[in-house]
Amino acid sequence: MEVLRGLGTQPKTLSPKYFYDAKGSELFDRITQLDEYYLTRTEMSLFDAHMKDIARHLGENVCLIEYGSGSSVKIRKLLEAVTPAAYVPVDISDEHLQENAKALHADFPNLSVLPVCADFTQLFALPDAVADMTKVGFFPGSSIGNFDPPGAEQFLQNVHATVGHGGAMLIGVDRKKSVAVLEQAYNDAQGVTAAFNLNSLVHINKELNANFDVGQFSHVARYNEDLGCIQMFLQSEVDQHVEIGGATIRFAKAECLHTENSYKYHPEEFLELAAGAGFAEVTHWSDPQDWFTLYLLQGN
Ligand code: AVJ
Repeated sequence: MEVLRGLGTQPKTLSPKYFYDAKGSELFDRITQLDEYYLTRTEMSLFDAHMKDIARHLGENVCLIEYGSGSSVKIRKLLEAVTPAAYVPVDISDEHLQENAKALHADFPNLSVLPVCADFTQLFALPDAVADMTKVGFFPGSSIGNFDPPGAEQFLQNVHATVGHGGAMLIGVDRKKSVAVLEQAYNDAQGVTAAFNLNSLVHINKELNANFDVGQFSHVARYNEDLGCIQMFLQSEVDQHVEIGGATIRFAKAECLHTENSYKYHPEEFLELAAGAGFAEVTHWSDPQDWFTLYLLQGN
């Protein structure tokens, strides 16, 4: 089992996908509204300030492909301005896809929504109906930050294979900045991020019949200067044992279970990565503080 494999490595690791059960998705929504978590608000301000320009660059008759269909507010702004010929949300959860498609249909009755249920980190096939349209990938929220740089490049290569030559990618990327600002964004005063991080243990307890004592772990988030990413951990408060799937896992006191990386990129770093995947910059939009950038890339 994947979870056991991660708990068997040194340091122990858990995939960030375990954050997102129903409770975790609700906590993430709350994170996006926190004062400290500038990412969502800043990206939204870029959409609000530049939507006309974005729409003009994307042009008409495009097929918008959204990687992960969780960002309903952002996609709505884009759909209003761009009026694409088709919208293809790609998500691993069929339930999410169906719910979103239904809600969108109510508000955009003329929009052709063609959901694809797939793991977007792997290659997937597009519906035949979009074969002749110009394809534009959409990946907001700095979700790219969850991949390490080689993983991010591989992902962008897959996007390139999907949108092809003449296709495009609209992607939101968080930037390197003062460590204090970065660390605050992942250590909010209300403890919402801590609850989000700890919820992965609650999720695993339920889903895999484990017995993590959530009260005996604490949230840690710090910026790793060498790697250029925020790293989140769950630190064991005591020496303890956890049962999971018939196995017993020992945690030493102060041992850290690694739960997430969130990479931050200078524009030159990100564009070099994109170039490695066959994408060139068309243009970008940034906030006045240069905290977050929305890139429009074009497939070579
Ligand atoms: C959804 C991966 C972009 O890395 O900022 C927020 C997830 N983790 N607070 C991020 C997250 C802790 C978020 N991404």
